[in-house]
Amino acid sequence: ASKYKEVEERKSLVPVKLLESSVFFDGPVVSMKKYVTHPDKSGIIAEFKRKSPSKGVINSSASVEKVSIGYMQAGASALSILTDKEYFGGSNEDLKLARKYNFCPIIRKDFIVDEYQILEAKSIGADCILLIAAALEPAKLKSLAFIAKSLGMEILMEVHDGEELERSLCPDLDLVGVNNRNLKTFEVSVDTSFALADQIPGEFVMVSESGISDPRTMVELKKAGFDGFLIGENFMKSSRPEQAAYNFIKEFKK
Ligand code: IGP
Repeated sequence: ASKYKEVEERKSLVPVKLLESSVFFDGPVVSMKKYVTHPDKSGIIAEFKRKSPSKGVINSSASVEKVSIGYMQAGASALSILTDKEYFGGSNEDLKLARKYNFCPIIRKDFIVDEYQILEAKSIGADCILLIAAALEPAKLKSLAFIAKSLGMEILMEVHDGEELERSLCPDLDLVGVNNRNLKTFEVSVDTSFALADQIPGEFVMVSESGISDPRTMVELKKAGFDGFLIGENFMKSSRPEQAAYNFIKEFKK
């Protein structure tokens, strides 16, 4: 509910913001789908996140410039940048900085509930947005996906179970992510991904999200059909997240 209020506040400033034409990022969209499935890349979507509701503070000193560049040098396919302030300690500024220093797909990680946030995602330089099936009416999710598509962006829809998947699948989606973290209990189990793998239609790129901390798990997930792996905490809890990503990817490639 606080998300709606927060968005309303920013939305009321839109006419002012649009007058400052430099705020709108009009660079090319870099395809998350392509980078995640590229045979020379790891498939890892490396996340920048300072804190989370389940873990509290994870890393309060990391710099988004340094970490985002380091993640990409380590061999990540793409970046996930939290822009939600209240729960994850992120900001639009973080995403803009990541954009400034990297040519790679960037997903804006936030709770999107309003069309305005999609325009905002585009304006700060995001290539892809996250739509959470558990948090949106199917009709709303589909119309948000349509809007993102018409701005040239890609869409990652996040699901937890077969029911969410079934009711919200639509042709405008590009990637389907299975969140291994139960949003109510915060419990994490990669079995959630294995259980849903066969239910996701082949035209969508499959991403396994959360709780991945072992390269061997990634190997297993790949065998089950996943091309994308969203990894945050496991890297961010290190004092040098980019080094943690480098070590992880090196181990995975063995
Ligand atoms: C990353 P982890 O366990 O590697 O830090 O998880 C990512 O999946 C998680 O941050 C996430 C998320 C979300 C955050 C998944 N879905 C929705 C905010 C909103």
